[in-house]
Amino acid sequence: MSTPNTPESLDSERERTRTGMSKAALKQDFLDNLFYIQGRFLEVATPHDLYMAAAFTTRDRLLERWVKSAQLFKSSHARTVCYLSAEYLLGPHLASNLVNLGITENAREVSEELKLDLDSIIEEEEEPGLGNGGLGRLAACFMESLSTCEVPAIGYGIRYEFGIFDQAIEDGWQVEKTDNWLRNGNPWEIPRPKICFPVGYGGHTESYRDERGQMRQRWQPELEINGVAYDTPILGYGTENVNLLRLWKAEASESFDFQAFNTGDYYGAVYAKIEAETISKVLYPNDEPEIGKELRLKQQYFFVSCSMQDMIRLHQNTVGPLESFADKFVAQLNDTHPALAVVELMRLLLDAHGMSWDQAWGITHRTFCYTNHTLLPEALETWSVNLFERLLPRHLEIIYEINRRFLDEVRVHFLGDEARIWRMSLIAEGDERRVRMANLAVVGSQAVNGVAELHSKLVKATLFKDFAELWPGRFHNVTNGVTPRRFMVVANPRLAQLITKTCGHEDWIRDLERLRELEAHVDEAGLQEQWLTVKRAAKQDLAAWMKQATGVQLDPESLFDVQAKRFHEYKRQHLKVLHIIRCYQRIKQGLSQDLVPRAFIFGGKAAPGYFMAKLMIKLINAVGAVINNDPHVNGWIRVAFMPDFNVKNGQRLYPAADLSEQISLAGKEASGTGNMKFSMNGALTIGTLDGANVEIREAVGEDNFFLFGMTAEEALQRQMTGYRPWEHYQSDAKLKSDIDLINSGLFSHGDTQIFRPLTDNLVNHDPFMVLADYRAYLDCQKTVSETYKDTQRWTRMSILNVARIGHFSSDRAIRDYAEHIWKITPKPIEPAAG
Ligand code: B1H
Repeated sequence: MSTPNTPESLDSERERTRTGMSKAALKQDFLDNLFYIQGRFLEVATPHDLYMAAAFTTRDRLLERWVKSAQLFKSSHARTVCYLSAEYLLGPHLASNLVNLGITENAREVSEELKLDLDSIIEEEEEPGLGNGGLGRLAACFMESLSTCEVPAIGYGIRYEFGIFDQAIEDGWQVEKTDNWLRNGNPWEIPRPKICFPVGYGGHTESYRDERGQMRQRWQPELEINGVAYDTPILGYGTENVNLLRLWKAEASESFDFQAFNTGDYYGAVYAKIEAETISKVLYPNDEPEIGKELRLKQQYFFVSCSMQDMIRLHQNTVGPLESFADKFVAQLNDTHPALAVVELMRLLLDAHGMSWDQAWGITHRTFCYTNHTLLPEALETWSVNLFERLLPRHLEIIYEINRRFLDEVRVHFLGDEARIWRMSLIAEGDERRVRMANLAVVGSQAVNGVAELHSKLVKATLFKDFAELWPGRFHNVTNGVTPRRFMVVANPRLAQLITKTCGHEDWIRDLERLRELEAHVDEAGLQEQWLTVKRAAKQDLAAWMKQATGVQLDPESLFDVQAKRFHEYKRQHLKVLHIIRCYQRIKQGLSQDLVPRAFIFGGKAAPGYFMAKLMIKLINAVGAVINNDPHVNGWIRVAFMPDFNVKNGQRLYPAADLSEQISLAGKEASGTGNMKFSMNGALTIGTLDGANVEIREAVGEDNFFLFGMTAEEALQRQMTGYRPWEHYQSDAKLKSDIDLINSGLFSHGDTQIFRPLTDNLVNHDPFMVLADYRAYLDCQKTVSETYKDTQRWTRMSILNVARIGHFSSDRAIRDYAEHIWKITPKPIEPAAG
């Protein structure tokens, strides 16, 4: 039957092809996008053209939901979470959006009909690496779970032109390459040139009398730039709700350009443009702050100023009077990087909206919540008062006033306790006075949380002890989580299918606790066999990728022992290296009988300026080069370094791991989230009682977790009573011979000095107590090997790990935040009728 050719019927037909989920609609829209956006047809399309067409086809299907979400949130004045984060480590969008729309299968079939391969189209996407590691990835998981849990939310951040560097390995060393992720365009973002705010820097403040005769302060900045919004829709799984990720790009403001231009200073005008654009140019590639970097402070102020102005605009456009601002919005500070938002909101309410201090503080203080992600002293941000005064003079005045009022409260509460006032002040006194951003974040927030139970306990007992005594009700714990859509369904489709088949439903994807239904089947030989098959297939995939990327051949029958995370001494990658060297020595001594064949796999980037971390990478590659080429080893052990560990490569790693290394010194890793991703994919953990390992172990059962090492308390105790690493070196012959082998030049073409900084540091200082935990680690690895030999037992443990990991879904974390921190209820969007 043919459809009548009226304009109406054509319109509705068009509508369906543009947004329909059927194969026919997907195919037509894909071909249209290829032709009308890329100007190509199938016969001549490059892989990138195909990816872009697939991305636009997917994006078209998000937009309708997105607009409906925005309309509902606006008309109903929905309470909204604003997540403020300097980092979003998003990972590739395409595969995840297909899963969340529920059209992966249709897309695959359409691809096949067109003689295309969906997986290679997905592979084409270059990921937005707008973050360093766990903190940035957490923000990305939270955005996805906020949508899935139907909580209205806006993520605010920076649209870095260059994200985290790409890592190459040359001669065993890390080499950094710029990440030009926008080079080929970004189909997922929508520029909003009209959503644009001025941001000032420098200049001075002045007093004046307002129309009511009141003395007020105002800021006359020396420089003004603009922040322009770029929006990315963030889809949830199995819901119509779509939230917004709004990233700010810095541009020169026109007025500034014109000024220079009018005076004939063409060069000056162009220079100003370049200077302005520098602000959002590049992500700082450190997982702890670089002291005193002015540009970093400019970045932080840039994005929080735009975000606060945007929130005020949204509020005035919908609800109206600013008095109810904190009812409409709750703003979550992802670490202290956006803590200036507290001061910026105060400034806007006081200076631009004429509020009194008490009124402004009442609103500001009710708006913010703060998440702490680290106890490491070197990672706690402070900014020199001098720099502040030069860059943000009005903000410094406001900080002083917040501090003055706050310290008065402290004085009254703790009569005569001067030492406490010094510790709690927002300003650290000393040779150079500095603003303590963590103290500012605590004082400016109504709730403060750590990211795992142990960490939250330590936050209260150590870092913020004084504050917890003053405001005990302010401190909470919300244990981190990760999204099972990306880290199970997208990364490990074979496992996802097996789980769905075994449980008889797909509901576990949105309700991860339902993985527990697997437990009933744990002893079924059929399941165990399929479980093994799935794991082996993932190991084969990884082995093929590794071979092609690095030339190292891994044996999929061997135990895949993986440590993938940023390189840092506290994470103790060198502890794993010592184990590798021990295994190597045993093989050389003909004592390999108690070993199992193992592939030791590493992945991770080091901060470009962190010498010791880079030396660890070199050591791993040097040890690998010798072991992998020693015929004597005969395949017993292999060492592989995955270059450029990012979200995309992580998705290759998690499904293939048998053993997950979570071996930080207890008390140092706030939570960890890789630990959850591995465990969700059936890897067993060897780990210390650190961060979320503690809770993972409780959840999966202590029999299904390889525990070793000192507790946080024991470590602290040993540090206090005088830790002498050289005693371990001298008294443990095996440890000594492992360290000596590094210094023998065996791994460095006879160079006996190259690894000295590392080994000397271990023997003489060992700040993260590698040597103290060495014995326990080796003993525990022996148990790992013995267990692995019993395939059935191992498989059973692996199934139980997955069955009991439901708690570590980021959906659970978001529900915790919603209930205990944000006091917000979900706002579901009704599906379209028909
Ligand atoms: C974490 C950071 C971090 N904690 C400073 N702190 C940065 C600090 O660029 N900087 O200045 C960047 C990152 N990142 C991590 O957060 C913790 O180490 C992990 O244990 C935790 O799982 C993760 C998410 O909470």
